[in-house]
Amino acid sequence: MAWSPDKTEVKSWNEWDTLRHVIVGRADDCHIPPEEPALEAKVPEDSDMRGQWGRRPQETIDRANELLDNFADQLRKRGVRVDRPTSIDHSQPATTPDFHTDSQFGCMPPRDVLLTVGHEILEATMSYRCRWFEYLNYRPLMQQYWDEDPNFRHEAAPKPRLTDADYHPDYLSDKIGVEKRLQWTAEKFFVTTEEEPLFDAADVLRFGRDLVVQHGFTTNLKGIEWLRRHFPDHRVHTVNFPGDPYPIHIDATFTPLRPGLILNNPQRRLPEEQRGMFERNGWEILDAAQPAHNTPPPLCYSSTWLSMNVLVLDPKTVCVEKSEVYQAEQMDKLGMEVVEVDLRDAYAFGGGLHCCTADVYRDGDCEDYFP
Ligand code: ABU
Repeated sequence: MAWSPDKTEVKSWNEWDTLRHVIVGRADDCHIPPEEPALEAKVPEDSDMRGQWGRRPQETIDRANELLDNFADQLRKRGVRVDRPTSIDHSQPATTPDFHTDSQFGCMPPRDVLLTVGHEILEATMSYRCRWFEYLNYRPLMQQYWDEDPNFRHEAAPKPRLTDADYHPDYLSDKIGVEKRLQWTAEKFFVTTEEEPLFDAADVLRFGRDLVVQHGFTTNLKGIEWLRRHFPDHRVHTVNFPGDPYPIHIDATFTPLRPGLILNNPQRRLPEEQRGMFERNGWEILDAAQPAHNTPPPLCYSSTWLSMNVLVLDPKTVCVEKSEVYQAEQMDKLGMEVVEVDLRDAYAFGGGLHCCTADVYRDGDCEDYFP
């Protein structure tokens, strides 16, 4: 049955079928959390974020919200239904019997927390202590979907304990250096241990029957095994990107645009031995265009490769950040209509156009692209 804006239905099997309903995050009350093991490992040694924490300046929150609101309006004008989270008080400390952190993170970006697979939205375990309660920002929407869609499966992965046993102390020096980090990434030695299943939803890409999951700082092998057991009708593939010294979240590294075509970050190429399923099935893996910027904006966790963190609206239309002219040009040459979105001043709140959204409904069914 065709999608209708008057009826809530949760369904999305991949990253590219026509988008009808989406969640766009908010910058409300976003905090730079205090130091904690997994978060420190992601912050480059020379980053302006080192040693900082506390509520982000109000003018930056207001500016990010302005851009996120504009993006939501742009999507609405194209006929996409857009929902927004309800911010909790992120200044509150998070305390469990196992850990304490003096503040939380925010309700950006939803893609890290919510994984939509078919009729299910799964709340990820998360791997930062400051993000342990982040799912609460989305619970009003989950309750609404539950009430309105009788086929919606609302699931939550087991909450991790996040004791010190979850983190390798080797990563806690602020003077590791990029060379050492690259060596550790190549050896698949990450800040998180195999103490218990851990995953962020943004480490997962959906290709119909196949889920492609990055093993890195925010997702460990037990997390991937948990996903495999949780989705028994899917094939779950583990991937690594050895060129990334700070490997979190797959969506500034590997970007499927439509069946048969993926952009790959040229500094983080998928290793030959992991390309088989794509090559056997005639998929092309192209180097993404270079970012337009040499540095991320101030107080930003992410790399300049948010240039390729695009939101595909349908197999012929893609949202690209307005200043990312090289990425837009590449999309144009690939035959995609480019929708320019001004979002750079919101990057510091947790990412780009893919990060700041979470799918609720896309057309299409669960196809097997890798028979
Ligand atoms: N959340 C995507 C960030 C990845 C990167 O910093 O490249």
